[in-house]
Amino acid sequence: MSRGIDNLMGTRGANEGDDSDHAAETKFFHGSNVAMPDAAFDQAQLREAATLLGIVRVGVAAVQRYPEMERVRDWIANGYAAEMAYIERRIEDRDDLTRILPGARSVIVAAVPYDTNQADSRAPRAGGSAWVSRYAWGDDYHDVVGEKLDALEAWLTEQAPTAHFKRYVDTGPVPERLLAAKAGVGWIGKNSCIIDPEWGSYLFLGVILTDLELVADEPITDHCGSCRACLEVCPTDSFPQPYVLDARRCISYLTIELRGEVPETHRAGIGDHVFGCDLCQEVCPWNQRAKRPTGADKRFAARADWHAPDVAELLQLDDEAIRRRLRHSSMKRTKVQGLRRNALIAAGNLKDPDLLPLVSCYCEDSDVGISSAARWAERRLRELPRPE
Ligand code: B12
Ligand code: SF4
Ligand code: SF4
Repeated sequence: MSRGIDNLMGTRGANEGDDSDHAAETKFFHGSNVAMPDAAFDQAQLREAATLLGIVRVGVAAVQRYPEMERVRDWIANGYAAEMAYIERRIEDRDDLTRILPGARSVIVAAVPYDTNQADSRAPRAGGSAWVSRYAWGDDYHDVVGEKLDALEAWLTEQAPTAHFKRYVDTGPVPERLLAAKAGVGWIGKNSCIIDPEWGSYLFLGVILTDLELVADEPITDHCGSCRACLEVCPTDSFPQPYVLDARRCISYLTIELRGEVPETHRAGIGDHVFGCDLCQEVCPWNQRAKRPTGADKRFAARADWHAPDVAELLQLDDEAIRRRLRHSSMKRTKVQGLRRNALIAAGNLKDPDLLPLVSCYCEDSDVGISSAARWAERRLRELPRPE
């Protein structure tokens, strides 16, 4: 497969602020190549190619066994991975990336911003509305970031036709944050997210493994300092210590990854979240808007369906209507049942007795996650003080 400047430009066209000088970009791509060890291109060109695709940070790390992988093993041993057994299942691959790309020597890490500059979950909004994490408002990032990596991989293939590449966005057996930190894309914050000093942490990560020997970038300094804002805001107390997240308690895990019943002890803490949680990023000083550039791909713009959706409306949608709304959205991970379960928990937390009849409809549902959440929400709504 070989794709050049035209394809890169086409992909970039989906981005905001597309005001670049086409002539200058074309000149760059036909410019001279500086020989690098084993790679027939200058790595500055790699950065330029990535920028054209809406990748705001790109860095390179060496493929090697990193001692920090022990932290991931400790994390699993402490039970913090909850039921995400897939992490442990392929821990050896995560530790030794040559098992997934034989001969792999370098990994290119890309960061793509997704924040479309809308208000935080803590800002006032319509009564009865729920919260969907901002990363899921628009099109599925696996597709959008995957497309950008495909274009970058095609460009790389043109530069180094005999090299091999393998790319992943989120779902591969790859420790993306560790690699991003090693590649200098950002530092790992106390909330465990990768933070770029300019772009903050509302960034998706993607990686391209290659057998090319590229020059590794330097990691950047941790700028968390004495700040503890993320640790203190977490409504479910999910950080046993800075930098370490206990997924068993995290709203993101409970509303997205966990199948079936949400443990009763965690339901109140979920609040009005029906998919993911942004709180430990919203409070981060590095995400304060005034300081940050904009430039998220337009495909991440909030769909009306998912930006602060109305809980009563969600509970009235039939399976097919929910499925339609989940199309091309990363929210499809939670499936119809998961989303309905989450909407019932949000209803139980919303303190609006008008939701009672809707909630009661699901008390005998054959899905135990749904019926158990409905009965819990029904109890909570019945216990509300009645108006005089
Ligand atoms: C499993 C998973 C989750 C789990 C667990 C999250 C977690 N913190 O581990 C859950 C479902 C909770 C989750 C939630 C979210 N996720 Co997630 N998730 C993943 C996934 C698939 C694997 C992460 C993993 O291996 N975790 C295990 C931990 C131990 O590994 P780690 O995070 O790399 O650990 C590093 C640090 O925690 C630190 N560390 C660990 N222990 C210690 C101890 C000490 C002393 C120190 C100093 C450091 C330290 O070092 C570790 C190794 O470098 C990655 C994709 C991937 N393939 O990597 C996406 C990924 C991490 N998630 C992502 C996103 C966007 C989210 C959410 C923001 C979504 C949302 N809004 O709801 C939240 C963020 C919650 C949070 N504060 O982390 C992005 C993060 C982008 C970024 N800027 O960092 C990723 C990279 C997906 C992607 N391709 O973009 N996620
Ligand atoms: S995503 Fe929400 S629940 Fe999870 S650690 Fe961050 S603030 Fe806590
Ligand atoms: S809120 Fe503070 S401690 Fe948490 S990640 Fe941001 S800078 Fe670091």
